[in-house]
Amino acid sequence: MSIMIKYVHVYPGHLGLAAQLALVAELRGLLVAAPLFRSSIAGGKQMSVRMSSAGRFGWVSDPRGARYETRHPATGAPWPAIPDSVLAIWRAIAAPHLRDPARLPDSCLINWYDASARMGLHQDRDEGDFGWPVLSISLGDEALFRVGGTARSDRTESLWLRSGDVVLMAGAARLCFHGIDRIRPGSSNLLPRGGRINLTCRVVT
Ligand code: MD3
Ligand code: FE
Repeated sequence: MSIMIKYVHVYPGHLGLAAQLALVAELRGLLVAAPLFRSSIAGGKQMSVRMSSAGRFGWVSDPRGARYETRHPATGAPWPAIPDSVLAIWRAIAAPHLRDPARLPDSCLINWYDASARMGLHQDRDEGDFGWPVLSISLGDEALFRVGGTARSDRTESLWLRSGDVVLMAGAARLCFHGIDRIRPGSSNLLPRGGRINLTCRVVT
């Protein structure tokens, strides 16, 4: 089952509780190998979201700019592999929207939101080819997601994303402005200490 908001496909409750718990356990191990770090945005201000990545490429942003790197900025190690459970969600949801249905993501960004974290309205344009979709998986506390059009000034719509929801940005949605206005602390008990994790899978090259 999916609904559409501004060309964005939303799959509410795609992951059941058992699948969410298994994914969190897997991410814990992954984040030991590739610890969360803070990126900065243009102008040098630190982002409130902490992040890490899995796959061949990880997204990093520092005073030199935003880009994809093959190594973790603090440890210098290659990023861990994208968990099979995440690739399975990609195959289930993104495959019908791929010009090569066998193509897998080469990057999975892990965003971690504490009670006060947010993500300003932006476009994702650091990837090589916007023909490939982006898939997002939400875990933990609910988040107020905002999506607009391809111009920053376009009217926006908002939607609460809940733990287990999957969102696909394909075609016209791929270059839409979007962001997270705030999270609702305490709205989920999936993560023992609260907070929200968002995974975004992308084809970078
Ligand atoms: C709409 N993350 O990492 S996921 C990001 O919840 C990012 O952490 C948010 O925006 C988060 O870049 C939103 C949903 C999402 C991701 C990519 C998109 C929506 C999108 C790309 C185009 C349009
Ligand atoms: Fe984004």
